[in-house]
Amino acid sequence: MSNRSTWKCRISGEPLFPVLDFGLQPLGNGFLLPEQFDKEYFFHMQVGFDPESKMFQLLEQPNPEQMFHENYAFFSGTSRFMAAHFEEFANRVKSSGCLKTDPFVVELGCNDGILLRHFAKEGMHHLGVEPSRNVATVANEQGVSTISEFFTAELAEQIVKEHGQADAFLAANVMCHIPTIRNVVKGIKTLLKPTGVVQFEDPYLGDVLRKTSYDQLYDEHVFLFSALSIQYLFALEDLELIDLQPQGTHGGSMRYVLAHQGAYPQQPSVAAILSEEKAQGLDRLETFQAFAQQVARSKTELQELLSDLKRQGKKIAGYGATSKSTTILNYCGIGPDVVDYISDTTPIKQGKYSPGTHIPVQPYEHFQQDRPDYAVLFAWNHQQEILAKELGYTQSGGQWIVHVPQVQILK
Ligand code: JHZ
Ligand code: SAH
Repeated sequence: MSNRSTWKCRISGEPLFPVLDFGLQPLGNGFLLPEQFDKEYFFHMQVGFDPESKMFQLLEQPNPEQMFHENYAFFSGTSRFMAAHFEEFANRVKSSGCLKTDPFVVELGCNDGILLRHFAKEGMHHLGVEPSRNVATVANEQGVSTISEFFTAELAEQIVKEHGQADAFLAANVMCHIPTIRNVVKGIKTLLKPTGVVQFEDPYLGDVLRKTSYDQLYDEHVFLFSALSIQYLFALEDLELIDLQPQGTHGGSMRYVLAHQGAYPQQPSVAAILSEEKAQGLDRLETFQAFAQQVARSKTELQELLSDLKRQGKKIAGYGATSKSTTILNYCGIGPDVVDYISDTTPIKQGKYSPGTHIPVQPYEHFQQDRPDYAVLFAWNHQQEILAKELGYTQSGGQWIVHVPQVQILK
């Protein structure tokens, strides 16, 4: 797959080079009931690269309204580690010097308020923009002022009229979800004070390639960013990178810090990481073609490992009904004949079935009693938190399977 397609880069408008094909995929968070199986939605998930903008992106994506609505299944507060991470993020913003007198903080995709509440509790002027109504309701109940809308350049103008410009514009695991990102960056330009700072983080392309964590690709993640692609995108609105801060969250993320051109000095991290990315080949099509080979290998290895365990009569469950697992299960063709059920602590997912391959999602208490021989850690990005919590399972002989950074049974 090295020919240009008729699909265009959402940033540069240049034709994309398709590099990966995951076949038909359902909605990553589309947990459903048996009566919904026959009308389940699927789309053809392919991924392409644009050597001009350096943006790695899905060719086709479902409409945002199909994914983000009043029954959105992901609640940020399900990980204690993430709660601590967001408290630290808030503290860093507060001590960074970008919040001037009577500051205004805006967050995109604030979900249940996990980050913004640290500003709200101090009585700071803030606003969350969160289209998924059910999680936005939780944020409001926590005292986080949130409007249930998709952020756009037009909405940014309205926010400026009502609230004035922002000192800080924040987002975590949101920007990579938005296909109309050029319009969003235009909105950021309008919304940001001359001294304002943008700080957002997303799963990092460099880590995805290094770890073969191809499950970071699913319907919601229309882009996987690098510093190179972010630099290109924001330069279109005269916004520039002033700092880059790698994060350990979600299996390796990057926090991008940006401001109006010339407003702040650029930290040495920017030049250093841009040059590392060139050394890793994040600006070259061949790198993504090599990644596609790794992905295919990882699929075969996982299929072989699970088939082998089934042949030995082992009982296998999944741990964490993640969006990421939707890609793995559908791409590798893993159904309830292999993985009996998936354990998850999120009430809205429990009692439903996994998208596409229809594995039952059970409450955590079921896993605690059942003690399967093997647990596939679909929430591998929370490995440290989960393994610490599950010492009892491990000590009683339970074994963990992960596919990142390679398919293996954890020792
Ligand atoms: P987790 C979602 O991805 C979707 P997912 C989204 N697109 C995104 O980018 C990230 O979040 C931010 C459960 N769990 O964080 C809770 C336990 O059962 O890997 C969750 O359902 N026990 C917005 O879905 C899932 O696992 C536990 O002890 O890939 C984790 O989902 C813990 C810690 C979690 O994100
Ligand atoms: N920031 C949280 C939530 C990430 S989930 C965290 O890191 O845990 C992604 C969130 O982005 C969802 O709650 C979704 O409803 C929201 N979202 C999707 N498109 C958006 C848009 N155009 N504007 C604002 N939020 C959006």
